[in-house]
Amino acid sequence: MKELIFNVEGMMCGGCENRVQNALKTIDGVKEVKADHVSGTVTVTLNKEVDKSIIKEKIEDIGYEIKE
Ligand SMILES: [Cu+2]
Repeated sequence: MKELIFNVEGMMCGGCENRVQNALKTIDGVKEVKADHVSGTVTVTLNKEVDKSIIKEKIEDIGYEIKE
């Protein structure tokens, strides 16, 4: 099981966390998502290989910024 951690800007509340979590869970290969607006991190657990760029794109599609 592989875990990826993203630094995400723009999450302000639990609603934002849910939006990010629900959006990322639609990606094939994403098993679990934990978004935390306080630390500004999104932890993604994969059950197969998923390109990082697919996850980044999805986060940006719904209006949040990835901080490298
Ligand atoms: Cu919010």
